[in-house]
Amino acid sequence: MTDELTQLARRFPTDFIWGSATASYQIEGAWNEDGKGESIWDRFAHTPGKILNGDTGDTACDHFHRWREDVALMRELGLQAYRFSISWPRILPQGRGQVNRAGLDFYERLVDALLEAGIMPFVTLYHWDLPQALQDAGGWPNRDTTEAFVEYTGHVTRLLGDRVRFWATFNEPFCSAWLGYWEGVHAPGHQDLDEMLAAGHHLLLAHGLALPVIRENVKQAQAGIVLNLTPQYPASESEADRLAARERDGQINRWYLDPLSGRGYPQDMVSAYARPMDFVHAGDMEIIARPVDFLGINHYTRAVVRSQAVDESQNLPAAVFPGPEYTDMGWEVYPPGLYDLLIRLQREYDFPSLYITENGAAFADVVSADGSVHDMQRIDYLRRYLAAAADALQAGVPLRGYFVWSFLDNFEWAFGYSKRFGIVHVDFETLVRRPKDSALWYRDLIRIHQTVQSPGDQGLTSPLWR
Ligand code: IFM
Repeated sequence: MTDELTQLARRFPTDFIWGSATASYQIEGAWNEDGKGESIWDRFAHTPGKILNGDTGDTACDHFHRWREDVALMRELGLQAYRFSISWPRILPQGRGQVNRAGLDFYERLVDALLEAGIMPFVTLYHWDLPQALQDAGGWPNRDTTEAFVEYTGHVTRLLGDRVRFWATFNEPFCSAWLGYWEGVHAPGHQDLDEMLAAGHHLLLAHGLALPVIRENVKQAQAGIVLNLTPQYPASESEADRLAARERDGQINRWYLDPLSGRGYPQDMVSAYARPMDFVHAGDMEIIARPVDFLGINHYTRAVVRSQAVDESQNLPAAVFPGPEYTDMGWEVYPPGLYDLLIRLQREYDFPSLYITENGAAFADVVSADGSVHDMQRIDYLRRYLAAAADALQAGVPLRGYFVWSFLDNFEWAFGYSKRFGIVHVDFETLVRRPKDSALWYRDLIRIHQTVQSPGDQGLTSPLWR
């Protein structure tokens, strides 16, 4: 085990950053404490029938009260960085205007404790918990929300800009727009294609508008955005499957990557949606394409796309079906997908640096009689995905860090508490935290990495994940 860890650790450059990630609504709880306003996720989760088992984030992991214990645990595990998000309605209960000092204090204390523990804070400004007051005024389909986001960004960066260098504006705008305004399975639960398109545009616009505010208030800022990127593979070599995969790639990946890279919205998708795009005003695309310092990548699985148009009786090339391994989310374990994605980002887009801001797996973990959680499947998943990341590094991809999703088991959105992604187990009755075996494995990897010198010595030539 130690030999294998050493081999893996040696494949990452000395200054590579090892971290773990969470998000405010998923862990904080204290949904209406200390002056916090209501968010769209409070409203959504309190609406019967929206979340599995009627779960809510009202208490979640109670991180709002247990943050000291959580930071101490991060320190014990040797995390070098912690990615977390700020709850906008904790800072501005009505979305704009009156600032809630207690909300700012909470994050200030957290950041100071992280720095004291030698852990680099990596802040996400928006991980889906829009103030409900802004949703009542139209939410992300309303262009005014972009100005509110800039105001909010100003408050937070003015306070923390002297201590936090890494700022991501948005987490997974695709999910906010698509799941929230089109599929309706996330807050605010709408199902309207035009709203989805306008929301996606305004999320990107708010990102571009916030960048200069971050840079003005943050010393040596590293500012970027986090996208969920899932490679789409055609199920066969048929033209129909190839086109179907390309379209899905357009919906999920290119719709965000292209405008951020200055190419505008992909024309094939604009034609496929065939909707009026009058929410795009003159100058918007230039604002969206303002250069970032990094792209954050959230990656979990791949998709294999089969066109409805393919008729099996036509003697078409054989379909490739996903392999035999799945996580508890029903997501295929396919580490080469991460390698392919990173190589593609380098070849087709030109972001100055990349971070894997989320990668991990949900499994149905159990606490053993000895009080441990032997999550071997998660260790295996992390080991193989990291080996794929190391292969991409070896090929020259500018990957600078990795964050396991997630630090704690937490509220997995519409699935409530039924999916456990944490490297730390949380008992949702007692709120007791227990590092799983994967947390200890990750701790060892980080420790070993600190002791081995890797530049120029990329170790293994045969990738572990094959
Ligand atoms: O839990 C989520 C997270 O909030 C965003 N990225 C995907 C994770 C797993 O579904």
